[in-house]
Amino acid sequence: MSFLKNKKALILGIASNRSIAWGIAKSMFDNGAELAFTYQNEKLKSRVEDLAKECNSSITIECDVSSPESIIKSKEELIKNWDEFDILVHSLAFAPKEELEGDYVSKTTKNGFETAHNISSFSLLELCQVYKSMLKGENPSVISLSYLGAVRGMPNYNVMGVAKASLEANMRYIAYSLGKDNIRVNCISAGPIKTLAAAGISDFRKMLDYVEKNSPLKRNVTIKEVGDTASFLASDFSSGITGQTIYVDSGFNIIGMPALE
Ligand code: NAD
Ligand code: 0WE
Repeated sequence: MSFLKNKKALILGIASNRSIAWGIAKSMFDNGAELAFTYQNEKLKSRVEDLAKECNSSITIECDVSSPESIIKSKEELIKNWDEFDILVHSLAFAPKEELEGDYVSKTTKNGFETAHNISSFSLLELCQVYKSMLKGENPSVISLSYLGAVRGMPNYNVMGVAKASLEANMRYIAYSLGKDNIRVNCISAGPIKTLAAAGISDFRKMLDYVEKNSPLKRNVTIKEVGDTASFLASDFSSGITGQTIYVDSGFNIIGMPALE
C-alpha cells in the first residue's frame, strides 16, 4: 500500500528502535511517505542517522524543544531540504525522574511541574508556531502522543498526567486555531509500551501485565499498531478528523472493573 505517497513527514522523538516515533516512522515509510528526523542532542545523533538510513532518509536535524533557538534552527535546516511538508509527529515528553514516583501532593515541585509542561505540552504549540508556514500539503496533519493518565488518576504518573491533560487540551485549541488553514491536529493515547521512557519506571512490568489481563483484547499494543494509526491520521483517509484523542490501548480505557477470574 502507498496511501502516503507524495507526503513528507517530520518525525520528532526517536531515541531508539523501541521508540514509538520509530514505529510511526516505519509505518509511514512502509506506506510511501518521505521522512525527515530530529534528534534531541549529540548523544542521539548517530542512532537517529542509522534509523533514518533504514527509511532511505539522510535528513537528520538537531532539535531540543527546551530551547526556542534550537526549534528555529531546526526549521532553517529543514527548509534547506524541503520547501514544505505534510506531517509533523510530536512524540516526546519529559519530567524529572523523581517526580514519577511516590505521592503526588508530597513530591511534586514547581520546577518539575514547569519542566513537564514545557517539554511535554508547550513544545507542541511552539513547533506548530514555527512550522505552520511550511505545513502546506493537501491535507496537513499534526500528531502527538498521550497517555490515559491525562484523564484518569494513576499511581506514579503524577505530574506527567497533568502535563498530558494540558497536551490534550493544547491539541484541541491548536486544532481549533489551525482548522482554517486546513491543518488537522490529533493525539494518539497509547497503552504502556516498553521504551526508553519506560525504562526504570518502577512497576512498569506490573502495568503491562495488568493490561494483558484486563484489557478487552487481553494483550499489550505494539509500536507498529501505534504507527499504523498515526499513518491513518496522517493520510487523506482521515481528512474529516481533527481535535481528537484516539486510543490505541487494546481497549483498556473503556473497562469498568478488572477481570474477575
Ligand atoms: P522514548 O524515550 O523512546 O521517546 C521519548 C523522546 O522524547 C526521546 O526521543 C527524547 O529524545 C525526546 N525528548 C525528551 N526531551 C526532549 C527535548 N527537550 N527535546 C527534544 N526531544 C526530547 O519513549 P516513547 O515511549 O517512545 O515516548 C514517546 C511519546 O509517547 C511520549 O510523549 C510519551 O509520553 C508517549 N507515550 C508513551 C507510552 C509508553 O508507555 N511508552 C505510552 C503512551 C504515550
Ligand atoms: O509518558 C510516559 C513516560 C514519559 C516520561 C518518562 C521519563 C523517564 C525518564 C517522562 N519523563 C521521564 N523522565 C525521566 O527521567 N509514559 C506513558 C510511560 C510511563 O511512564 C510512567 C508510567 C507510564 C505508563 C511513569 C509512572 C507510571 C506509569
